Amino acid sequence: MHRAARYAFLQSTSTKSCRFLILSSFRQGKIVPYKLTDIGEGIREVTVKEWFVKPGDKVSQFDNICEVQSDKASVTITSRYDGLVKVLHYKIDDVALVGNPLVDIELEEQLDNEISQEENAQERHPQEKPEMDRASIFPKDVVMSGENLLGKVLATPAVRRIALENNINLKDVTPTGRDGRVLKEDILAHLKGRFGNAEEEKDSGKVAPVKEYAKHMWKTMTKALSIPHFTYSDDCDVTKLMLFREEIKGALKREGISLTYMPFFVKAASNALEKFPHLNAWLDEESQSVKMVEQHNISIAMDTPEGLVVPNIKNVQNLSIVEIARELNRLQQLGKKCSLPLSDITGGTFCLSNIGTIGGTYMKPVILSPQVAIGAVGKIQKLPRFGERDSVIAVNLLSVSWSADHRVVDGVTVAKFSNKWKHYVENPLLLALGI
Ligand code: CAO
Repeated sequence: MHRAARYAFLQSTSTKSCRFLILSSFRQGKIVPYKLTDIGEGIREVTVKEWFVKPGDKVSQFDNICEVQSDKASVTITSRYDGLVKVLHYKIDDVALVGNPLVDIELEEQLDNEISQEENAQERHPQEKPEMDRASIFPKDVVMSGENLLGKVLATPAVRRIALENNINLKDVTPTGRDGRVLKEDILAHLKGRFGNAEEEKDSGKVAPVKEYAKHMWKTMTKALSIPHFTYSDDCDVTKLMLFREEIKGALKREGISLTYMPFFVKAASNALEKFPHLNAWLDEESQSVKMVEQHNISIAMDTPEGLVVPNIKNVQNLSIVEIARELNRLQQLGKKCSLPLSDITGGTFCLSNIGTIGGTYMKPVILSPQVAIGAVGKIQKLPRFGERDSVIAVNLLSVSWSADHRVVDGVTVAKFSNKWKHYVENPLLLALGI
């Protein structure tokens, strides 16, 4: 029986008690290697970040098996079978290859026969990819967390193991996960706080392999070396923008939305792109053509605990500044947990980077191929400038730097686009009205 059909069959014909009966009558069956299926986006390998099961654990379909991290996103792998976990093929931080077994699962006998039939069918029709293959992989954010029964602290077995090995009471760890779940990063932060500098000294000579997000950065930045960058910078007076934001950010805070400058910069980019669609585009080197994209999917360079990652806010042309803020907040929350799913990372059409949260003025931003342009802003600084009749006045200046692919974009286009962006950033009311 087709796996999806079998699952539907189990759902529709088995009442909960029947399902329980099936599990309770578990008998030894065939051991199947559960392979890492194709995650898409050309991902060939992933790093195993966390196991949610251990040998001897009973699993049901859709139970979490492990969390893996590709160079683009974090993915939770779930079980496709009911059965007993026999072997884990990787240790934490090992690199797993697509197509190779992740775990061996001893099947429940009833399903054993069906799996054999499916495998036979698959061999006969290898091009037919069962829907359950795709259903077994969920972006981390759509996987349900466990239940907090009897006031127990929520944590995965991996986190519990770290707590046990380091003699930590999980109740002492500040949780940041959903429903108060203690995440791995929480316990690591707790440990770091406990051992502080000693741990850093111990690590000072450590060799760190380039993995995950950094691996993606390696690829994209190496690719960017072949792009002739045209870079252009300017200063913007953001005094009015600062007053405008000050007026509304309190009210939004009460609604749980953090309004920084970024949503204004993103909206200004989208408004300016309406006039310069050549900059919201993908370059196809092979066919030497540029595709202007209708959607403004603005990529945001984001600093996360695992390094640089660049998710994008989709269809900014249809979003208000507040909606952009809400979406940015969501991406930042996921970024903090290194849990950004592929859907948030792929499809960007134009990029903005705000290194001004750390400092700096002018940059030479690096283009994120196949995009053709990127902007980077520095830190807002209060500086003296000449006003009317040569009086010296204090202004709040933001420096912005743009890079464009000079094979397909000329300097004048970049300068005109920058002027348009500056017009919106300097006049937030006109930005909000789109004038
Ligand atoms: N100048 C002055 N203050 C700034 C600022 C700037 N350019 N940018 C942000 N701030 C302020 C914000 O307004 C916020 O203050 P409030 O609490 O008063 O609102 C504070 O700094 C922190 O902002 P934030 O970082 O939480 O949020 P953001 O929307 O401004 O930026 C993001 C989001 C994702 C761009 C940022 O968090 C980040 O990761 N920056 C690093 C990007 C990066 O790595 N660039 C390099 C790419 S190449 O390696």
